[in-house]
Amino acid sequence: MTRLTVDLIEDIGRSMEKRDADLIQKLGMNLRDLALTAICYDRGELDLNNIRVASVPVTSGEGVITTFSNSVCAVTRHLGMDGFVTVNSDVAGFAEAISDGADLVFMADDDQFIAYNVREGKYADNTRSTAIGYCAALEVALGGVAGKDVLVIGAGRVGSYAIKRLSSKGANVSIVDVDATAAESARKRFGARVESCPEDAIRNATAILNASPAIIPGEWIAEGAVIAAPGVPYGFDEFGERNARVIIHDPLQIGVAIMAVWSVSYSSHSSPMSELPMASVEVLDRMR
Ligand code: 2YJ
Repeated sequence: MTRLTVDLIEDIGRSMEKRDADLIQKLGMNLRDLALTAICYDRGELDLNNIRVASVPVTSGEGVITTFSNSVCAVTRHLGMDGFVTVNSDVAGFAEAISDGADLVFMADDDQFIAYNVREGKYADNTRSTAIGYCAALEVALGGVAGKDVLVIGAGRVGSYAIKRLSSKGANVSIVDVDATAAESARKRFGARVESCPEDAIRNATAILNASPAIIPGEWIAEGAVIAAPGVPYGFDEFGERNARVIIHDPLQIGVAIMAVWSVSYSSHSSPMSELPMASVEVLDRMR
């Protein structure tokens, strides 16, 4: 899994209005409405305003990424939540979050990133939330995916869940992955078609979900293609941007917004996604 870097996220706190403007221009809705749409709420239906949200810095593995917790906090505050970053890190930070009345606790190490719903004892994970958010963005941009061809680039954790979700919504999903084993595993699990030539597959694609870190040559992008791109780093050049009708990408904001709304939804009696079990570590392990 790609580890985020400071340069990718350091501006998030200062650029939430810009993030909204970009989404409104591309999808006709802001980040909050995209998250609510993805989690199946009507836009005014879920009240985020009184939700207290802690972001806890975690030092394990490669350590704290400067600005990571602040960026997560900035996204939750932008959604209207009462976000704060704990002074302490790790277990002391978690204890502080609970003592300070947090309803949700965000925390990430190098492998897992979760939004824990304290009241419900359940969490939303970043992998599935990112897939859900970008699948929703693709659906909004395409006016639905049922019966449409969608190419998923990368059958890793986010890509696999996106394949599953797009297939369940009636899309005709095909896959490219440099790792033939990952592509084959996705084919077996979800019945998606594996494309043997990435260049041909991308050149012929009108709808793409790029969940890989690959840099895609701009001339491969078909004119008018609609692209949802959770993959980090961003894989498109100016030529690709000119050819595509729309490319939706950010390093963190969409995933965090979905985590927040999804995790909150577990406290709502009318949770539209309550039929979905929360991810467990076992589930995530199988998705690798
Ligand atoms: O608390 C901190 O500052 C660090 N422990 C954050 C670590 C962030 N984790 C990652 O970058 C992982 N690769 C997961 C990120 C998922 C983003 N889609």
